[in-house]
Amino acid sequence: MNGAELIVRTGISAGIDVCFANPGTTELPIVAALDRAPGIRAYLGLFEGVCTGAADGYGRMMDKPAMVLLHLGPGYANGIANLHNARRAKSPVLNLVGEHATWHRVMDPPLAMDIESLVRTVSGWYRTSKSAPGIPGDIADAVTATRLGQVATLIVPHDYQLAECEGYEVKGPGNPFDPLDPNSIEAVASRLRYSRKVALMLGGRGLRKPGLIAAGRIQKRTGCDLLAPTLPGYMERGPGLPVVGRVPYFPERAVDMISRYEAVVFAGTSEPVTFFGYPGVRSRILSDEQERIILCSDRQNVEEALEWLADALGTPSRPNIDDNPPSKSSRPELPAGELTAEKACITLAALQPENAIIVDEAVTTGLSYFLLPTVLPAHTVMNLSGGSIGQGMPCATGAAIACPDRTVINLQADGSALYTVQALWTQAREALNVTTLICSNRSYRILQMELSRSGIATDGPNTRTLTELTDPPIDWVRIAQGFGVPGVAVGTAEDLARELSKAVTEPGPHLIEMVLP
Ligand SMILES: Cc1ncc(C[n+]2csc(CCOP(=O)(O)OP(=O)(O)O)c2C)c(N)n1
Ligand SMILES: [Mg+2]
Repeated sequence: MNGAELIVRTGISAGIDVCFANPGTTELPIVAALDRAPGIRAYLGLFEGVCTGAADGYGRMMDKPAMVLLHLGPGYANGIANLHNARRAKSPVLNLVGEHATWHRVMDPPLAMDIESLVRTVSGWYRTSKSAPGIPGDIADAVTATRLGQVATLIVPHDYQLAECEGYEVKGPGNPFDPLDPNSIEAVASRLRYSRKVALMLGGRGLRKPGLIAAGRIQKRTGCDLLAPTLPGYMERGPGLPVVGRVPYFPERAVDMISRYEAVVFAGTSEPVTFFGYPGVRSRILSDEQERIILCSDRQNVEEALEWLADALGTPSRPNIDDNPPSKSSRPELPAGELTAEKACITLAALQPENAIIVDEAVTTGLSYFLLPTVLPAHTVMNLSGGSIGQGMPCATGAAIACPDRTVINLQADGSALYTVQALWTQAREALNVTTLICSNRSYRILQMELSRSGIATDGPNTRTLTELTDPPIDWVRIAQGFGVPGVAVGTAEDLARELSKAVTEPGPHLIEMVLP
């Protein structure tokens, strides 16, 4: 057995079963080992941002890491933007990066780069392997680190991948969580008992089912409101789960929403701040007078902390089905006429199948989807937590690989789609059940809105060049077809309803260009 096989075998024993890869010469021993030690299925991404975004989508759905195989510093650099999104979503991702052989690296060959400097920007854990026999320990430590909802990156020199390692033991990962302190949970419980104007803000694993159910128990006992950050990485929604609001994107609305609370308890997330520093607008959404209460640290298990808090408050562990959380779903009526952003969101809500996975990188088009006053059938929503666009299509790809029995719908802004559009090819090659709804407003609309907000004209020639996606218009139907995905364009709500209903019932990927004003 060589070092590469040891990597694969350790990965398999740690529960890894998929690898999103774009390899080069320094990773070829690992490529070969994926066949010699079967148990991990490999998927080719045609750009590293597709691989890292897919691993993020997989990690969010499965709550365990996929392996990503990247080529040296340049390959990692291409994947960083979506690793940044994964980090912000607290998604578990395990990167393996090949490095030149240790004896060759000193020659400064053309592809050599300071890989660790890149890696530390997004990885909660990283290491360069120091020897072939140390590899099982390296992988086990890396997988352990991902369990905290982190990106972990292991850099493995080529000569260690090739080194003979007969007789070395495969190590399993450990439990990374710091224990909870019952006294501090009790202190939060006391605070909640004495104030009604409290919000419980959930993030990370807190927005998975067990966390939400515990949060629902807490809400029932205390009357607190439940909130999530503006762009949560993963959220379960549907009947039986409590309704969770989101902090609005624009600062004035966010401050307005939060101002009604005396205190905010943070569970799995930190204090919200505005996306950008706007002159004359404070960065913090909370005022100095509002109390901040932290339920647990990033190194503690937030699901468990919420359950402990619910117990400390003396709430029954099995609330009545008719209690607070809505127990039935309802859908909006199908709209009619010329398509608009709002009608697109309503049509999606009216037709999304039970258990759909909604990957929302719709930027301005998606603003009304989350706010629809209906309780849709059970579904999962994933957002662009790190704000680095080009995440939707890869994330949808990884989610579909993680959950082949569920329908993935990618509500996808046009400008953002073009960063990682090659993901469509992986969707076609793997026959994934992803329907991509392109929000074709032919512009970087959010930038035009931000310009108007700050009182800057949007019609200067350079400003138009840099914010309009016209001249030539982008032909989405042919782009989709070129990657092997059937595509169609629609301009009315009726046509969208017809095509969406068809797309989610036919197997394999589909793309629908929604032509919007
Ligand atoms: C990696 C990265 N590059 C650039 C930006 C800046 N940016 C934010 S939104 C956006 C374009 C949005 O256009 P589109 O995706 O079409 O959505 P729309 O605003 O039209 O709804 C850009 C370029 C970013 N957030 N991330
Ligand atoms: Mg756009």
